Parts: sequence; C-alpha cells; structure tokens
Amino acid sequence: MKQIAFLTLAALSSNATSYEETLYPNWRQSFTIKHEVFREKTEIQDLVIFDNENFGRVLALDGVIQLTEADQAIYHEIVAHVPILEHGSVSSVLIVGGGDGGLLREVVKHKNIQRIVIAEIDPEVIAMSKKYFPSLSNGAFEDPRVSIVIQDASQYVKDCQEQFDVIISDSTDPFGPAQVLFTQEFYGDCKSLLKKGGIFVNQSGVPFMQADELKLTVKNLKPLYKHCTFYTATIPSYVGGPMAFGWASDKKYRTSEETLRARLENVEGELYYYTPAVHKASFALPGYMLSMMK
Ligand code: SPD
Repeated sequence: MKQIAFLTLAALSSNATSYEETLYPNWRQSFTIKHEVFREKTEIQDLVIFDNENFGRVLALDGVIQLTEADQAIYHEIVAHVPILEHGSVSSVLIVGGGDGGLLREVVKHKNIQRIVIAEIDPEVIAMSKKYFPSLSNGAFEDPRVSIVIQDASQYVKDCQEQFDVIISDSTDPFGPAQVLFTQEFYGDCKSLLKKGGIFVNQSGVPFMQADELKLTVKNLKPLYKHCTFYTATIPSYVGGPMAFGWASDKKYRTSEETLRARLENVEGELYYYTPAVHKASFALPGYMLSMMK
C-alpha cells in the first residue's frame, strides 16, 4: 500500500506538469504528474494514467479521477465487503463497470462465492489496468469463477437470464457512458436480476459536492425497493467529504458486528480499511445527507 508522505517545498516548487480534474466547474483538484504512463482516447472515453509522488499511480477517465494507488483500497473494500458480508450467503455477484479490477480483487477474496460476472463497456480499461496496475486486480480476472462481459451494462442487465445475490455498480459519475446507470430503468432491470434477499449497491458520489448525484439515486432507486439507504466512506482523492453508496434491498438487514466478524473468517487475504466496526458505522448518516434523501 502506497503511504502518503508529507508534501515538501521541493515537490511544490518543481516544474512538473499537472493533471487537473474537471469534475467541478468552479473548483479543481490538481495532481503533479511525476511521470505520464499512458494517454489514449478509447472508443468510449479519455483514459489517462500517471504517477504522482503522493498518491502513486492514478487512473482518470474523461477528466475525472477514478482511483489512486494510495487510497483505492478504501473504496474497493467498502463497496465489496459491506453488501457481501451483510448478506451472509452470497454465491453470485454481478459487477457493473469496475473494469480496473480493483473491486473484483476484493470480491474474489470471498471463498464461498461461486460466480462473478463483470460487465464492462470499455475493454481498454481492463487491458490498460492489467498492464499498468497489475496489483490492482492481482490476478482476479483469471480467477475461474469470473466471467468478463464486454458490453454496455445497461444492455447486459436487460438481456441477462441469470440471477445474483449482490449487484454492485462500480461506475463513473452520471454523465457520458455512465448516465444510463443512474436511471430507474436500469435500477429496475437490476432488481429483476436479484435473487430473494438480494442487495443492490452503487457509487453515488460525494454528497457535499455532488448533491444532485445522491438525489438522482434516491429518486430513481427508492421507489423500487422496500429498503433504500446509503452508507459512506471517506476516500481522499474523491475530494469534498465522504462518498455515498446507494443501498437497496427488499429485505431488511441488521447484521450484528459479532456476526460480521464471524463471516469475515471466510475472506482470504489482507484488508486495509474494512472492519466490522467500520461497516456498522458506515450506515450512520450526517444530517445534510438525510435532508437530501427526503
Ligand atoms: N467521482 C469519481 C467516482 C468514481 C467511482 N468509480 C471508481 C471506479 C474504481 N473502481
């Protein structure tokens, strides 16, 4: 795991070029580029990979930071392990997007899971992530339980004939290719693929900065399920406060910390962020988020 070091005056005064995220019109985060690794306009989106002194290797799509080596484990662990361990008997998982393989790396740690489908629209994201971030997927794409489908996930969920215990939407933000992944139609199609007791989870942005993204999830997801809420985690490179993850299921889950600890025994490999206590706490929401959810 890349450790964040203190910024030095030398780093600040170097004349390296920088990568400016264009997610917000009136406010920017900027990364100094130590070394540009890869830059391409794929058939789907702009893909840039570069190294930064503090965050390590960084992947950006269409001007938006998708992950950094330093903090990706927080995102991928909380997105994967919360629904899977809350459910308790997951045998199949559908990942929507997630072509970088970081989420897949966490899902394959669950030895009881028998089948994992990943539906990714852009084959270049998979290929370049395997090439330039080999430890991100850590061999997970080659796991025999994994099927890779190169297709727009919104079409995949329409045509799919199989059912899943957990569906996780590891998408970009709701514009460009991912816009369709925040619609009621998509959420409805996902619901029809969930087994009894199934759970749907998605990334819903950083609510302090992206209130509209959270409200969009609420508007389109909530009417479809008996139980819809959010949980959160703070991921430093998704700036502006905690990120929210939409949670939807027709079953009410209230798994105890003790049970989560017992279920964690079935997870192989090291964890950086996830603990059962963090899991429970992640469902405690601040007032400003509760107001947005009304
Ligand atoms: N605002 C950026 C949100 C990015 C969420 N997707 C990250 C993909 C990592 N697998």
